[in-house]
Amino acid sequence: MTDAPSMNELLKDAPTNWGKWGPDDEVGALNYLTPGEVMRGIGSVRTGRVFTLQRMIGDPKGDPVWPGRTPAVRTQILDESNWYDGAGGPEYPGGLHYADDKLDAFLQGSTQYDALGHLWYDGKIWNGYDADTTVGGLDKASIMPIAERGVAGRGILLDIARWRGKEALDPAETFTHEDLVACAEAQGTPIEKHDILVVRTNYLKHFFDKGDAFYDDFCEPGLTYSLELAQWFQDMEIPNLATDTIANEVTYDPGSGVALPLHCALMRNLGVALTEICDLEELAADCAEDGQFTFFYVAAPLKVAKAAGTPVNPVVIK
Ligand code: UVW
Repeated sequence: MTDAPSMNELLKDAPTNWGKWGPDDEVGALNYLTPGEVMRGIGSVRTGRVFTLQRMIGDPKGDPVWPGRTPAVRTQILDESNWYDGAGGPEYPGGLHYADDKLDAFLQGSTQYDALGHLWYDGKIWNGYDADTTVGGLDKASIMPIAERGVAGRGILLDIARWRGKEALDPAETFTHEDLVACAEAQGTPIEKHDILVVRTNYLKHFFDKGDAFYDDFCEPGLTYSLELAQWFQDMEIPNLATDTIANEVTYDPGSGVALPLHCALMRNLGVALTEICDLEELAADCAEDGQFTFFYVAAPLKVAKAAGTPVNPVVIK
């Protein structure tokens, strides 16, 4: 252990939205995405061009995952070889053959939504539910309420890498909510209340360049915790933060050394939905070309009972 302060100490004055949507709420800041907000998102569509943000599971170049998780393994169960001479493939009237496969995967081992109950401190998860409700699977604030609700609203790409004039951010490189605001202004479209923030760092380029050495001294770049940042997210009523990094924030808070405090400040305390490991490269190239950084963003994580998060393939329509 380090001599980092406890999460409680670091976040002692941090704002919360607990109770804001009632004692039974399990979707948090996604409540901001009302039908009117969905229409605002649709209103940003200009050409109908569609982009999907999921990274391919089983990429031959590798699947980036949080340390301790392992990439998904897809296994072929049936293919034409099962019907080679004497191979014993199932016989169906009419001679039907088919391919079948299965996936052994960490539910958060690819592009994913975190459930609001995915991370906690001080024995309480989102909305003040007891952390004991996570034992054996999440009884409260699992991914299910988010999966059933779906996510739709106006998204805005904040291309921090491009704004900083870099191909990709460096390990442990930080930025703040003020940088997000400045980046949006430089791109020509300010962040509005209730926008879904889609933040590009292109950091996973280093994973594809370096392979396993990427995990040596692992510290991703990203937003860092400050009271002002948490307050800004609360004031702007941000429903969802999506990034192209594995964990959406600088891994170790540079001031305190605390791991992943923003997961706690934003997700556990404010109910902000987190979407991780997005592939933003095609979208970013298109936005840079046509100068349109806002779009209709739609996503629905997979429905898995009691899960702490599930894979997703978010769709963006410009
Ligand atoms: C952890 O980092 C522990 O989880 P994730 O990045 O999937 O939210």
